[in-house]
Amino acid sequence: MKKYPFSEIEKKWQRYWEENRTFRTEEDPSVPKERRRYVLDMFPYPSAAGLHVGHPEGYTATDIYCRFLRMRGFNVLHPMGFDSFGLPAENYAIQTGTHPRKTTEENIDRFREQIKNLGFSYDWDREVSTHKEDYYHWTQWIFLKLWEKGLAYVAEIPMWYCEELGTVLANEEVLTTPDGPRSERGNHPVERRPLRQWMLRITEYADRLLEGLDALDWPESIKAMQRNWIGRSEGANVRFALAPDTVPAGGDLPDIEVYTTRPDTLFGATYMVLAPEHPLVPQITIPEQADQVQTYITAARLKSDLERSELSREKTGVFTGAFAINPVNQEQIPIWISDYILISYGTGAIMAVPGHDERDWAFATQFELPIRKVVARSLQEDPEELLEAPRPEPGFSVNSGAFDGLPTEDAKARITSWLEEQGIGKKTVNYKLRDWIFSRQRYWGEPIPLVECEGEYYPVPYDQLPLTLPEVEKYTPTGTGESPLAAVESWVNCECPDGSGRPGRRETNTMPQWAGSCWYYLRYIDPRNQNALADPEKMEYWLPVDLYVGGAEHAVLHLLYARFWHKVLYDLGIVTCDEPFARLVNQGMILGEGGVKMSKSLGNVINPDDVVARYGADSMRIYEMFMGPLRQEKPWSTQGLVGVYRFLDRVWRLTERPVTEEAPDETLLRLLHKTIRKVTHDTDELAMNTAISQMMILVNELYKGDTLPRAVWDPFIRLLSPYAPHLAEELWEMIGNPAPASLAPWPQYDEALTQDEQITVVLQVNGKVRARMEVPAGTDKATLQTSAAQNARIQEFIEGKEMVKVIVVPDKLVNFVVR
Ligand code: ANZ
Repeated sequence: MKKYPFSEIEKKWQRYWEENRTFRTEEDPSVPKERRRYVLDMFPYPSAAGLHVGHPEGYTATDIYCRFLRMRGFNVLHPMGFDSFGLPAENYAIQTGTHPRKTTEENIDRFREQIKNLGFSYDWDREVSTHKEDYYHWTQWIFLKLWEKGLAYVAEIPMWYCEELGTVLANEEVLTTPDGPRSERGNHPVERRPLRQWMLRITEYADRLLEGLDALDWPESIKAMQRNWIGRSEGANVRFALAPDTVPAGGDLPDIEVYTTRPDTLFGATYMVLAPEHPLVPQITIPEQADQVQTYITAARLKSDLERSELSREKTGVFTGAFAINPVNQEQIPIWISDYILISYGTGAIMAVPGHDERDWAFATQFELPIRKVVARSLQEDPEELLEAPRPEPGFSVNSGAFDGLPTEDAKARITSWLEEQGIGKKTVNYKLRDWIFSRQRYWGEPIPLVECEGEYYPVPYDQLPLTLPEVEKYTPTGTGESPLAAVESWVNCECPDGSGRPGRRETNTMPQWAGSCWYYLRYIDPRNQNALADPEKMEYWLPVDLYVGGAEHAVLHLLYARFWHKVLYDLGIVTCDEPFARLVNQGMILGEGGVKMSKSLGNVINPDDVVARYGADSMRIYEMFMGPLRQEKPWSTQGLVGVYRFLDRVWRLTERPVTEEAPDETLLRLLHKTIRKVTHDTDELAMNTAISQMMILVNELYKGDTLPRAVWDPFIRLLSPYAPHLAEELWEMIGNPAPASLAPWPQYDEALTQDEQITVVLQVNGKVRARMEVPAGTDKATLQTSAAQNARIQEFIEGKEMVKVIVVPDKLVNFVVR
């Protein structure tokens, strides 16, 4: 017999599915809501490197799941597309002069072919690419809606800027080096410069983004990451007056306001720290400290917030020379500046409580500032006993005047009310979440559809969308920090859209790559609609996405941005559910052979094309599922892949046996039903690895016979179909069933047959039959002996006797020899 001819089989059936549009999906109104499923993959960025083995992992899992659902009669929406704007294509264009559209579209063609070669059941009629005009038309449309709602605004934001390259850099293009921050490209120095940016007011949705998480069926770890990112905290803003004779400007300066989550520790505030960028710094610094302060401020500009907030970092700082007054005890406390205080959070200033905050403790120890205990573990603890380490945990207030003895929560509330009564503080809620910097000084992105006229912005009218990217000669940045679009005079200069005939200037910043991926799941629903981003009825039909599968690297940004846009669209009445993704599953990372990360430098990158060429797409699919649980990280193993290939080869070779219409024997039949039950259950749970093991067991059993009983073989092919769809189609055709197996009904199991077969075992005492017992076939010797010894009738005969020996013949008898 011919070796398993995977390559012919796979080409044949891929052509069949394509020609017959087997997986085209329509909004069939007769299918009730409970029998519709929207299963979404995170669409790829079409990089020059092509597909890597991480892509097919999630894609195979969703594909198996979708095929399984279809066979069970569900109407399934399962689309694919490309996240095709972005930096690499633009950088390549800068280096080679090739239009990013050209490279991007070539990459898309390659990706599409690679994906098709794996036999995924996407409805390709719904493919979208975010860089296409008929797609970004609607990205721009959504932007205008955001703008109309006051959710888009302009601000001056410090951005990484590289003098040598003449351009703004994204965070991921900046490397932290011992010589300060440098550009990834060319290793040039970079610095932060304030630049005009478009911002989206995501902070306005902070509470809803937080609350919405509760009802979602997402991994708890991802929800926790989103919660931390939003970072809601409750505390108080407290004003500290300056000690007038310690500051150069005398008593004319405003108070310093701090944000604290621990107002209960106010008595332990022994100094204050301002962010180096705090506007009061130059005014309170005494002349003797001015040089040091200035040097420190300059150095802080080179550091990112992330670096500055690093907990373990050695603390640095400079004394301003000025003092403030602690409002609870009138003590004068020194005011320092340090870069661990971020200007962008709270008020950009803190009261430092070194006894109960780890960073303050590190700072106080470094600069020999006083440390005071104001929270004790218990009411019995000696308030004067010194702290040996910072103690952030709650407890009971001590050394805190009238508030002594209060548990932390009560102390917080009482001190906050006291501050409010005194008019020097108020209860405050803060968020870590910042507004979203939404503009990029780049060519290869969606143009922002606004025109500036005499200092005001006007929207490009909806009927003039899409505002298309002009063709340019050069992708190199302008050197001014503006996008290359700024150099295209004929595009930039236009008439003001207000009809006044005044000259206008187009916005030259483009949108970030996140924009297109914020709403692609909506466009799949109605990808060719010319009049709306999607038909409301069709959205109602499919939304929300029932299952979204992808890598955990998108845990925060993409998923938060998409949820934000979705909620805005919900408020506008465009969608009718307020969360886009009901259930989320993260696939585990695939590591290289040996358990290390796959990387070019280690030379351990596996190319899916090679695997498909050598072992076939079905082997690749089953192997990626058989490696281990979907959600877990797991190393690649070529040996494992070969094992899976052999399994499929064994399935293929079973066809050497004649198919018989005769009923299968009892054992085989029971195993079949158990297999159907397990594969059904496991596929539903996305536990593909264990479903595959069960199919392997059934195949081994089939090898024990000389024929293939149709009553087993036919349902087995159906079970195999979502997993190895090409091979299953071929086997299906071989037994004369009408194609396609992909849409054949899923097999049913008989619950009774999934129970173990019961067998009657004879129980003897000294060779005489005394009782009988029902046990599952195949029960082991030890179990048989124990159960038999507990039989009431047998106990009558063996009680008080000496046991000589016990003879156990599985599935037949147990004989007790007694004296
Ligand atoms: C006094 C204090 C005592 C604090 C104590 C903590 C523990 P979360 O919970 O993350 O919101 N903080 C405030 N603004 C800051 C800024 N701009 N840069 C760096 N740190 C800042 O953190 C709030 C706490 O972080 C605040 O409460 C403040 O320190 C510090 F036993 O005030 B706390």
